Amino acid sequence: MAPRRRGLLKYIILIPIVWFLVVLTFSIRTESPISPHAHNDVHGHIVKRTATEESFIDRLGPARALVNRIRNALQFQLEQHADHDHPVEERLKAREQVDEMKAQVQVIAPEVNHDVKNPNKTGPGEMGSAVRIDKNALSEEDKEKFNIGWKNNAFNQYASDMISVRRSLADVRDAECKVVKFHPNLPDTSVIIIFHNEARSVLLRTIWSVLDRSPRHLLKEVIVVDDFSDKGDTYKTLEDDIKPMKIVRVLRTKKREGLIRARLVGAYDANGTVLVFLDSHCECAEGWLEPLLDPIARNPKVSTIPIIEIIDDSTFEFRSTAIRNIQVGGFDWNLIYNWHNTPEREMKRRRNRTDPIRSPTMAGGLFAINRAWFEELGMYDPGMDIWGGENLELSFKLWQCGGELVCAPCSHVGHVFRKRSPYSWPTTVNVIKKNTVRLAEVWLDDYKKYFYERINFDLGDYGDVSDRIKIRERLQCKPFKWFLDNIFPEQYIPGESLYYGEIRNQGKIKVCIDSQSSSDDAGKSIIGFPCHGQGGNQFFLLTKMFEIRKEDKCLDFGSGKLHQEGDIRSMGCHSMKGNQMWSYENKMLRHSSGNCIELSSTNDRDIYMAPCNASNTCQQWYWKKRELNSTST
Ligand SMILES: [Mn+2]
Repeated sequence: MAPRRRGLLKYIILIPIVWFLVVLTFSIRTESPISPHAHNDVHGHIVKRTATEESFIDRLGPARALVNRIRNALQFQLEQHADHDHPVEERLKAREQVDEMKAQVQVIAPEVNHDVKNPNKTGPGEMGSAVRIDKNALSEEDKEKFNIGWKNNAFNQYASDMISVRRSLADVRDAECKVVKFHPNLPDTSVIIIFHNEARSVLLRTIWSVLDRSPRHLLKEVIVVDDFSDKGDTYKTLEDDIKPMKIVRVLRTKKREGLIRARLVGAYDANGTVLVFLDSHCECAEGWLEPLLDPIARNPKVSTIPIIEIIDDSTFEFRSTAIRNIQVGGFDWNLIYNWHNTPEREMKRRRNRTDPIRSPTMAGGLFAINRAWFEELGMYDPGMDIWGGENLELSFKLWQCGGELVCAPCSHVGHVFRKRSPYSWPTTVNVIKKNTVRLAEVWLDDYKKYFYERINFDLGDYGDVSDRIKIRERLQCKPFKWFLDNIFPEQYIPGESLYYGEIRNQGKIKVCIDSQSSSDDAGKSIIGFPCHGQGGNQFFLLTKMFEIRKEDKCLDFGSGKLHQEGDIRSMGCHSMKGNQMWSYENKMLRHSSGNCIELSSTNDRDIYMAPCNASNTCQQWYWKKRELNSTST
């Protein structure tokens, strides 16, 4: 995983910039409190910003000019709001896509002729190579196009437009994949692609990659569902664009339905034995389809996912993953999807490295499933809106109701990971929370409380789930405990914790410990922040191992320096006590070094270690004890 190490170095360099980005994010939210994205912080938590926080921003007055300069300089690198049409793992991967503009820069005029398959493999982006553009060398007119492309799509449309919609890709499969003997009777397939205001070149490249790299007898049809596009010209020219494609047809929704219901529209119209769902910004690589169909041919209750490769959002370079580095899907107790390494037990269970890998959950964008089995499972929950939670709902019910979910190590599909969502979201409901509560109500049994604790038991109006519960009864699905014990035994169970929730200072009663970050960031220090009562960054557990834990991160004090703000950090939990060992007695948070966590008496932000002093109220913290009778699980 060398790229990650390179990435780490960049993070170290970028830490001061990251801080300004955090400030900037807050300042943008403060300025536009009605933006839908402002309500949905990372991980879908609602964080209500209050007037007291504005003063926190205002104190940074002189820094604002600098912030603005950085904002201009990094116009497209900024994460101005979370990307909610895409799961958190996309944002994680997007973060890995640090601009690699060191190679030679080429400027080529956008290609106009999209319909000819490039025969000589030398055009821009051929063989999946990167298209690097020196923006400053562009004419004013092209510069404008370049900017608008980024603005509308959150990826470099200008670069995509230069690349043939039928570009070649390198064969990225492992050598062993090319000699695998597939089931002789693979089922035929309907590929379903949903789009909403997708860039034309990106959508057409997705469709052509399916047509050009799928065996004809296995591909029954491609169904493209236009989810009420209203911008650009993709949807206007699409009928003409697909004419040479024969087995492709377009369906259109009459209003914006969102990914979940638009996929249902496609599924109801499909005729293939197997459904393959793809995002509209993908590229299927050589030999992608057969490995997805093979496990389904052997057991129709298996659903399969490909290896999802990165297509760089800036250069459209197609990157590939070595077969030994495949990660599988999990989730945290915010019910957010995350990646983790394939567990040792699963590596041992498999005979060949080309064998499918069991995955507890799926990311959701790309997968294959037998159509009849999908229908039997009640497809998607039509009560869920737009996007979010549907991937975990399907994952849990697959496993609990007698199916299986596997990653096919020989199937590679590229996907453009964006850093922000280019789409508008409804402002009236918290979509992701609603969807997630629905899935918790139906599938999680008693374990749903761990999620509810994280949203302060504020479930909101999540509608009627009785139809979904009937599906579970009809299929006699197993309890969630069975899923955790057998399919995801690595999962951390919060019920074993001693204290939980916000950690509120007693000296300054409105200030809580805040991790400043989502659970996917390591190395961020804790700060004092106005208590918002919404969980998220202010939700911690004291575990039986005496860790102060937030999902898979633990508070870590390693520098040994006292009165040094920023030295208590969220790091990956190592279960070795030491720097990550804390006790909570007499309201004091005592570290294994013998010192205590203290909030600055002069400002509400700085938190540091100090010699324990029981009479200092800035060292006293309120934290909620977990009642033993509520830890039955
Ligand atoms: Mn996507």
